[in-house]
Amino acid sequence: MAQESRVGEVAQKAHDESFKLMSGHSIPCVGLGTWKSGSVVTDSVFTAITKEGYRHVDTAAQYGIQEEVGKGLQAAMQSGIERKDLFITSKLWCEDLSAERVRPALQNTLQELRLDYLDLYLIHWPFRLKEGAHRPPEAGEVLDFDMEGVWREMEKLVKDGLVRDIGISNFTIKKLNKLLKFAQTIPAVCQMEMHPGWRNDKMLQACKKNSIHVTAYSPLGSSSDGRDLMHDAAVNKVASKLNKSPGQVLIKWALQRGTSVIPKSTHAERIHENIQVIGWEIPEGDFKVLSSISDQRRVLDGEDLFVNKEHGPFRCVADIWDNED
Ligand code: NDP
Ligand code: 1BO
Ligand code: 1BO
Repeated sequence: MAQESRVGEVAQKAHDESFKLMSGHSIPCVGLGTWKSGSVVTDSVFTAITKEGYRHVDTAAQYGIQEEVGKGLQAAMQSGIERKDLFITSKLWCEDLSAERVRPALQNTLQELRLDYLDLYLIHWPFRLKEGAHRPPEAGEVLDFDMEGVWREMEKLVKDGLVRDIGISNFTIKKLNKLLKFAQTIPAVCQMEMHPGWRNDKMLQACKKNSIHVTAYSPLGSSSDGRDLMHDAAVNKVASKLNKSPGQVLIKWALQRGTSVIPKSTHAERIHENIQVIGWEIPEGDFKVLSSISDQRRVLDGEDLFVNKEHGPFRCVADIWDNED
């Protein structure tokens, strides 16, 4: 009984804490990331929603696990969670980045997730790849991207009620400005890599200026080949001072910057830990220390996905990011 009411309270809190999008919809502040989760994601999604009060799940066609995510969502809804209380994000992969492929790709995603609408559909990366492209891409495998044609189709998905909001991911300020010139529906969300080791302040400011909500991905520094922020001296100092875990401090740092945040875990104890971030604050001085780590580098720089040093069109990482870093 006591356990039940505790779970109820956590769920209530997590559900209440959200950011408002330009559309008027709300995005729950902490979501469950699912990249590299494997087939256990069915259990992670179910546990996160029913036991820990998560209401926001982030996935993508490219992760190859949407059916397993869908099973977890289905089980959670069968246990009494209502679809309207969930916020589900997926993403349009680079091979589907042409106007005629947008709707079929979304329909496939909905079928895999067993849903009849998404809350948020993002352009995963603003680069079009030929079907079956190698990693890194071989000559001719990075194709021209008709941003306007793709965005028009995304806008139609909103009008047709298949998607509640549309957004972007891994954009630069230059690409955002290009999109804003023709967009009839402004992106509601921009999802970007952000953590104290890659603050990405310029893009955050550009989004704020345009009232675009930002979601921080890889908030813990990503997985084993990422940044070891868990052992960073500044993060650990703040964590012990506040009696929180390094993970909780990193997640709270993202929230205090006004971004929603999508930590990934497939471990029940960490899924629990990562959402215990309500009802306390990182004091201003400590927040500033965390925000001044000098070693600023991306984990996901896109090199292995899009760079072909010899043939281009992107010959180095700076090309991917329009030389803005
Ligand atoms: P995260 O920064 O969320 O880190 C995940 C890693 O941290 C995993 O190895 C996980 O291990 C571990 N971890 C989780 N919680 C804790 C904890 N409390 N203590 C210690 N270790 C912990 O990395 P991701 O790159 O996965 O980013 C999060 C999500 O963002 C993705 O899953 C995806 O949904 C989204 N994303 C979007 C991208 C885009 O291009 N739009 C790019 C990258 C990510 P374990 O699972 O074993 O617990
Ligand atoms: C290659 C996909 C990056 C994670 O979203
Ligand atoms: C253990 C998750 C963070 C690694 O950088």
